[in-house]
Amino acid sequence: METFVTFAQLAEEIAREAGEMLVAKRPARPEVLATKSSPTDVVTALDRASEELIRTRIRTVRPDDAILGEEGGSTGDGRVRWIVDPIDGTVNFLYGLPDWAVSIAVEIDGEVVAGAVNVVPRGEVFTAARGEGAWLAGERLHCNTGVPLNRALIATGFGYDAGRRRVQAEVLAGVLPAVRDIRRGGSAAADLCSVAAGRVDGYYERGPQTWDYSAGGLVAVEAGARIGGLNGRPHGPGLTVCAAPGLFEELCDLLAPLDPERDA
Ligand code: LIP
Repeated sequence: METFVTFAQLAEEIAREAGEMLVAKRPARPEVLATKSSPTDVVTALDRASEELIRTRIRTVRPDDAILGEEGGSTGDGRVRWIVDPIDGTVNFLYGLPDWAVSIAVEIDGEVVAGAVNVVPRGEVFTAARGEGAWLAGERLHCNTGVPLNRALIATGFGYDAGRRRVQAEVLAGVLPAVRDIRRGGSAAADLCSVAAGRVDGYYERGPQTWDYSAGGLVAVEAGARIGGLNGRPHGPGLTVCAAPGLFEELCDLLAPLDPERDA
């Protein structure tokens, strides 16, 4: 019988395997195979190869489970669903920057219960199991607490669509003067793990999809952070906010009047 912890271990094992393949096969200059929502929203052959490896490994051990992958969409309809981002931070992967990750979450009846985020170039695999904590290299993770908004280092990101970016820049102009500083790492999964590890104090972003934030979101929550949307709504592609309780509410209060859930 699988437990949340054994699901996390399996997700970690598969995320490590995909990471090893990506390192072994990444050419010095990966080629763009296709573009998605805009000419800068890219897919490489290795995004697809990574997802195929992950799908094959999941199907071998858990043939009845459903899988949702960024590149391959939805397959199956079991109670257990694997949510896969084969490379989160594809632009970083393309340019050889260190923040890209393989992200694998496990959901049961719609609730994320386990996850692994392998930030491959950094050699760091973050894991979490619901109710059992978040972990990195055998150490339990705890997010920063008691940080006021004006001392908070906040991670964020931008979409691929120009109209969305125009609004994101406007929102950023309201956030930047109110916080310690901003970081734009380029991978939502890695950003959420950075909240968990206390490397940033908080995160917000409009646009990331369930495969970007499911595993990293659980890692952050199991490290003590709160994740959600504005005005008590759940987080999602419309907006995801994550920080320790206290800072979470302050960040939401700063963001709400800036109306960040719109596109130009
Ligand atoms: C990326 C996110 C990043 C966001 C980008 C993009 P991808 O995912 O993780 O945080 O700012 O717009 O969505 O496209 O590399 O899988």
